[in-house]
Amino acid sequence: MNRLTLVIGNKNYSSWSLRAWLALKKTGAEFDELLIPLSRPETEAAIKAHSPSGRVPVLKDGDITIWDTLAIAEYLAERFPEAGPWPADAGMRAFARSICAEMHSSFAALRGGMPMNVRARLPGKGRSPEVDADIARVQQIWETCRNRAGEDGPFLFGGFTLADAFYAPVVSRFRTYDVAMSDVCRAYAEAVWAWPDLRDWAAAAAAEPYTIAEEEI
Ligand SMILES: N[C@@H](CCC(=O)N[C@@H](CS)C(=O)NCC(=O)O)C(=O)O
Repeated sequence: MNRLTLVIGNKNYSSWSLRAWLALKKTGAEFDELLIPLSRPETEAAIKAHSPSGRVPVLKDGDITIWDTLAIAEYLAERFPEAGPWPADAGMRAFARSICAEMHSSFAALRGGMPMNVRARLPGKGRSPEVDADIARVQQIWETCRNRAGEDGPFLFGGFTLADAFYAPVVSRFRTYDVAMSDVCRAYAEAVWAWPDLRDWAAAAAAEPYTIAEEEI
């Protein structure tokens, strides 16, 4: 079995990198991590040396290259099915895939208005009617999932799945920008924030020496 390599951007700012990294950690596989600082003169060439899209994250498995987070998630789910990447129930699995796809294709206002900035505290910043609509939709998703998962565990489908990896950067954003949440959503966000792999990522983000001015609203 090849040793995997995950190419990522800054831990403080790169939300897509966080999703793929959490997904890979969940497999339990050993992997090498290559961090390319974003928004520097050498960034574009450095990423293109690994990624045909010029974006991170990128997963390398021997001579196989997988770029784009959804594709990475599905590749890992196929390669490590025993890690429980998706819910076991077919209906729940379809729901989980739908909300991951929705995260991947939507929430542009939230992404633009409230960029991920793991170590920052910017209460109340970044709001607009469009951002508020995205926030409401995220909380609707979380409530629907949590009300169904109940006592099976604290995450969207009980145990931690790829769906939680996809929504972890939103948990970080809600914390940074101090977004008001329902009790159900707050309990979920706290469970994700306490996930050991996310704690490790946040500690590394806090220790990073890089600041990207345009991500600091
Ligand atoms: N659809 C892509 C989006 C990836 C993406 O936008 N990555 C950003 C960092 S979070 C990036 O690589 N930006 C390139 C740059 O800043 O030079 C995915 O799901 O992986």
